Order: sequence, then structure tokens, then C-alpha cells
Amino acid sequence: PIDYSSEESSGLSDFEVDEYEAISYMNLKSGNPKKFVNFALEEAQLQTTLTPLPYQEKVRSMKVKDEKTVLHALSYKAPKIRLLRSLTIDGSSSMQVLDFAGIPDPMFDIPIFCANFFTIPSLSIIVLDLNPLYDTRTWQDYKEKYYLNLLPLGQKYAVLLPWGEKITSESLSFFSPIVIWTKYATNQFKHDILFSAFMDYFKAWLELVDQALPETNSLQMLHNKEAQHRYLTWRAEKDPGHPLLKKLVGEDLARDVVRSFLFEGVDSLGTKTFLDYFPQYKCIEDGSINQKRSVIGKSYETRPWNAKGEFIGEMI
Ligand code: BLA
Repeated sequence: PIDYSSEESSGLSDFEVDEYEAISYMNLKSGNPKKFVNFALEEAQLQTTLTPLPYQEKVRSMKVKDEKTVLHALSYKAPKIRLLRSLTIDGSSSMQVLDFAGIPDPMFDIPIFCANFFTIPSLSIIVLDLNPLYDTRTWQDYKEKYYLNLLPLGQKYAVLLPWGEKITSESLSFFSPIVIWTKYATNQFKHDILFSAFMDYFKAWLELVDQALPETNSLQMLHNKEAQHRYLTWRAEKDPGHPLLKKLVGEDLARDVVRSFLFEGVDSLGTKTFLDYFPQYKCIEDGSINQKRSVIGKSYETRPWNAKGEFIGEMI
């Protein structure tokens, strides 16, 4: 099996720029992360105008030279959407990764679209969600505003793509009642279901974007901005993909990709630090950030939301 544990980088930091292939998603297999990206871009273009962001030119395609691994990065903005970006990693048949996110303009409190797949022949690890800006376990109004109508959709896929066992406890606060967190032995049937879920969730998200009205209260806009910054700060520090990314492109380029591309905004939307938001990660000895992904550990053996979207897990 492929070793995806965290280790010092192999120094393979050279990369080349390729042309992005605009193949219609219908001609690609469900296991191919490009199918997801191409669908999302085609669908978004039906509703809005996507403008490529300049950073795209720099990281659009990175090749890890000594292996057959190709990284593709794309990023856009659109009215109401501050950042729509994707990173795919194609390690031919051995590894496929998708990291796709849609981050709204802070003038809106719309959830963040989040699709993350890591696939090797023996295992697929999946997170698909409209990540809430405000923790729905405590913010009842926010939950009702965005998720009440989507509960049947979430319920449908919660059955087809069952809960993926215990998870980093801290991650739960960033997930919604309709989150799809699942793991399976990689197979085409599940990939097809996942692709269908992705289409439904992305269309639902675009609908929320379309319907959203800008904040009229400037204080609320600032709250949205801070909530987004907190989210980006969490992911820029603790996303489970980072060790692998470091290994593939080297530590320096990985840091650049994470902070200036994947979670762009982490250095500009706010000034608070990771430890300001998550002080429980502070090491008592030297005040540095605890390198563990979780200080609480993993929890939630089963889905902690019921069909009505009520949180039934333990509040940790
Ligand atoms: C594993 N990825 C995971 C896990 C989660 C996520 C929950 C299970 C391990 C855990 O409980 O932490 C994803 N966690 C998320 C997401 C959020 C979160 C999306 O908190 C959002 C708030 N995954 C990627 C990319 C790579 C990747 C880009 O998205 C690789 C470049 C790899 N994810 C990856 C690997 C594992 C994993 C290798 C399993 C290894 C591990 O658990 O450390």
C-alpha cells in the first residue's frame, strides 16, 4: 500500500505548467477527480460568470517529476463567490485526490462548499459537505436557514454512503447535519453514487448562492469574515492532506499552495492566529502549536445527527 504518512519532503519540488483539458465531464469515469471539477465548472458557468484568478497561472499544473503524479490547480471568482478552486492529484491508477471548495464573499453567510476525496485502490476517504459558517449544533437559526430544506437530500446519501467511523473530534464543528463522511474499499459503484451526491450538493450550493441576499448590517458582515477566517485558519493548519502534499511537492511549495491557493484568505481576511481561535492546541512547554491534528482524539463512531438534523452526539 502507498505510504501516505507524514515525513520530511523528498525534495521533488520542480513543477511544470500543463494546459487544462476542458473535457466534458460526461466523457470521464466517476473515479476521476477531473469529472467532478469539470461538472462543477460547467454547472457554475450556467448560472454565473467565472473569472480565472491570477494565481491559477502559477500553480495551474504541477508535476512531480520523478513519479507519474500530476497535480492540477484551478481557481476562479464569481459574483458572490470569493474563491472557487480545485486541486486534483492524479497518481495514475494508484492514487486520486480531489480538494474542491467554494468560498462565498463575506457579504453573505452562505456555507462553504467542501468536497475532499482521497482514493487508493484499497480505500476511499470522502468528505462532502456544505460546511456551515456557524456551528449548527449551537446556531439553531443558521441551521434552519440553510439545512432544513436539504435534510431529505442528506438523508438519501447518509444511507447510500454510510458514516465513515470515528473522526477527528474537532472537525465536527465544521460539518453540517448533511455532511457525507464516508470510507469504502474503492469501487466504481460507490464512485457513481458519490458523483451523483457531488452533483446534487453542488447544485444545492449554487442555489443557495443564487438566492442569497447581501448583509445589510456591517457588523454581521464582519462576523462572516471572521467565521471564514477561522475556518481557513483551521484547514490551513490541520487539513489531513498536508503531509502528503509536502511529500509530493516539497515543504516550501506545499506551504505556498496551502496558504496562497487552497486556503487563500488565511493571511488577509483577519489577523487572529491559529492559537487565538484554537487555544487548546498551545503547547504548555514552549507556546508552539501542538502538531497533532486533534487534541481531543477521534470520536463519533456513528452519525451524530438524526434524520431531523438534530445533533445526537456528545458535545465535546
Ligand atoms: C483523511 N480527511 C481525512 C479525514 C478527514 C478528512 C475527516 C479522516 C481523518 C480525520 O479524522 O481527521 C477531511 N477534515 C477533512 C475535511 C475537513 C476536516 C475536508 O476537518 C474540513 C473541515 N485529503 C485531502 C487531500 C489529501 C487528503 C487534498 O483532502 C491529500 C493531498 C488525504 N485525507 C487524506 C489522507 C487521509 C485523509 C491521506 C488519511 C490519513 C489520515 O487520517 O491522516
